[in-house]
Amino acid sequence: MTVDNLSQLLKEKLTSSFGKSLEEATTKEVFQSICLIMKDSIHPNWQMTQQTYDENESKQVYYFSMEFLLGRMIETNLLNMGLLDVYKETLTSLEFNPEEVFKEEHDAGLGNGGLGRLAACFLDSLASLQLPGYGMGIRYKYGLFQQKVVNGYQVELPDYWLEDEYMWETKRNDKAIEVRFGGTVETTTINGELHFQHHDYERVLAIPYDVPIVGYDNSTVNTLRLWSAESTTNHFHFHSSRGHDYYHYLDYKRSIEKISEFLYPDDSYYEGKILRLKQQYFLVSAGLQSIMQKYKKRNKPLQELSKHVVIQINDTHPSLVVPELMRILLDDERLGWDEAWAITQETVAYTNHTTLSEALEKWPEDMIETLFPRLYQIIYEINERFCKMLWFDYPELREKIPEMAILAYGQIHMAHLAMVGSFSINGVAKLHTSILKDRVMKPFHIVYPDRFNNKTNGITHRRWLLNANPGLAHIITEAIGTDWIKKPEQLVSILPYATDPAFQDLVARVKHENKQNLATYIKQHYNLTIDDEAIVDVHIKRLHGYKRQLLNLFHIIHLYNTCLENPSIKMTPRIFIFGAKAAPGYTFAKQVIKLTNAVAEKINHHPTVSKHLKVLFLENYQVTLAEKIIPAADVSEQISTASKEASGTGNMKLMMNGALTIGTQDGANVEIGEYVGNDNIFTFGITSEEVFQYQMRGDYRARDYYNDDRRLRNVMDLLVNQHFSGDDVDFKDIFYSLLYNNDEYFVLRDFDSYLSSQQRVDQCYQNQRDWLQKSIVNIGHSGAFSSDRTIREYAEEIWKIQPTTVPTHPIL
Ligand code: B1N
Repeated sequence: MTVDNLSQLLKEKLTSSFGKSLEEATTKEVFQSICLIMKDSIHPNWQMTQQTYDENESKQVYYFSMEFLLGRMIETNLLNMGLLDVYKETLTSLEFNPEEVFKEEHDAGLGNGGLGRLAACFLDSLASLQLPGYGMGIRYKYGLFQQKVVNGYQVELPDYWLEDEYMWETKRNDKAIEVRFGGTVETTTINGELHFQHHDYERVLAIPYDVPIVGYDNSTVNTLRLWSAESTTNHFHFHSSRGHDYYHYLDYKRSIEKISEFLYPDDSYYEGKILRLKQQYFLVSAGLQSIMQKYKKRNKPLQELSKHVVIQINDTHPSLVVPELMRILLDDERLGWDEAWAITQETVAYTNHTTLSEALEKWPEDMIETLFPRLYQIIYEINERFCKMLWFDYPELREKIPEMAILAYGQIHMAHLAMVGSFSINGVAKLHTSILKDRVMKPFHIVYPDRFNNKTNGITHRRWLLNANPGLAHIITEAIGTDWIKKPEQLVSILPYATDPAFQDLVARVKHENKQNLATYIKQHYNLTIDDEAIVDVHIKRLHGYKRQLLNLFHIIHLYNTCLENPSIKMTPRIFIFGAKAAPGYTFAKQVIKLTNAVAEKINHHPTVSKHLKVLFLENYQVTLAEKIIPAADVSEQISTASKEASGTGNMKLMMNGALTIGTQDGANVEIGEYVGNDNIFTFGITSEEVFQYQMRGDYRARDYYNDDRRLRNVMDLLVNQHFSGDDVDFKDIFYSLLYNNDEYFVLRDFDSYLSSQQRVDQCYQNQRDWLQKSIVNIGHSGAFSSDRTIREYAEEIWKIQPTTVPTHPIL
């Protein structure tokens, strides 16, 4: 493909699709034409990939997830196709700014945070490693809300991402599936066999929209299947004698379409909303039925299902796959219980992403019974058998049966269902997995020791380094060649350059350019000027008590106090950047956003303090914004209360882009520390063991820290004397949560340790050679956190799937 070819193709596409010439075309039409041209070359490979998998009878993994946080696809698709440069050159030669054209693609925000972005990184790695993988998700009409900041407060607006056509999807009407809700189950005996008949249910049509997932430098194009709920007039009984049927029909249609209308904006939190439960079953039932239809075409016995199919469930959100697969095998396929159960257990694998009790799903029994009467019977039976097995085989666990049961005290414990019904249970970082084994899921680990395993998370280095930070990627390649692109673990080859002043200078120059880009964006959007020499300190993730954005703010307020006390102080200037969405109902989190903006307002307008410090809350943090911030970052804030952050993945993205981590011994921070060594990370705070000890003994006294540390008192008192706010607002609730609710997340406990660690950051930054050396060491070890490594581990150790080479399509 040359610039000339592509220019010609683009002109033809503009004419055939829009009846316009280049001169008349809008940026949007250019964007859409480019996508159409890309699809012309993606689609034949897509077809070829699916054909190859069918012909080879390859075993496939189906990744079931309520969230896929894809972001934009145009650049990463072009990158993976090896066409990014020629497309950019062509656009430039035709006097279009490539960046403006790419901006026409709306982020696909079908996820909340880490869990959803992980699913998207996994899809990229699966296709790039030529692994037969499939994503199953929901095509929400509205993705995660758009965040505006008005008067310092978060305001949520709907994210209507489908307003312009979504260029990558293909609707597959011929693959529609019927999903059934509600009704009653009639049990009859025919020839001595039990039959379960489902009556009076509501029918919902599940229509798949397929999105191609393009592999890097290969012919593999996998599928992400997103299900949309639609109604049909076919199933609605119109009566000519009843005048109101039309209105009934419209009500019915609306009630059905609600199922895939919006993504619940909660991260690491569970709320027993009936619509959410419907969404989960909708995904599970449509996905499983479509898998079974495809499997049947292979003409293999059902007993061999797990030789062809493995289903990975992304947290418990799709854990109804266990009873739904049982239902299909028992009722539709007429297998016996033991056989059906063996097949189910061999086919399903479960990933746990959190130990926070407020995030563990427990659905009310009656809700499940009403919505899915047959599944309820099956869950009841699974529970009976499980509890009996415990009673007879594990006498030492008898008294634990009530806490291990799937069904207890009117609730269904989805994690228990997922653990009992699967062959693999994995955590997402070493520490997290050991907390599961030794504490949160301990009795299950006794019963199923071999099911537990760890798969430390990863991120795709293609999006987060090659595409987001081309400058850094370029100097890495100049130094060590291109091997690292396909084998990211080879990034270690840059380690010898860590002490090389010439290479350090190159890294410094790239970082500086990236900072200038970010500064331009900030100037344009916030009219805030940032010092070129300032440390860029970033805290970007969902807003949550345990992630402790508040601890970061306390450090900032402390620096502010220090500057006021000592106006001639010497300090490396720093800009503190926050990006975070709060769940709309999470009052505390929203107050922290308001506080951040109030502190920013005060500091940024202060005549002397603003020379040293700037604070900025960036609106609407999402994948595309992350891609701008991360390459410019110097300091990565990973300061969760130890034991609470299962893994974190932002920590990996920032490290890969040369930021140094200031972090607690939590999640994957621990492993990052093991790789880079203590000298190349700023670790602070109490350990997870200490957190557990405090919780066991119940002897943490937050107030003591307030009383004993003058600096802390000076910070906290500013929250309640209207220093940062007018008379209308204050931050009493935050203050009270710390002193009267005893500081659930140990902010006060870690304050002193955090401040000391931040001082070390400041001192270290003053020695640029030293800093750059550490930065390069971080980049060099980041290959271990590529999702290619993670996916290889899943493929070899859990899924037992093999790479399958897809031949190049003959017409290409
Ligand atoms: O999953 C990420 C981890 O890196 C993070 O540490 C972890 O917090 C995150 C309910 C969740 N855990 N649980 C959720 C999301 C939405 C929801 O409705 C729970 N997200 C995580 C990837 O492993």
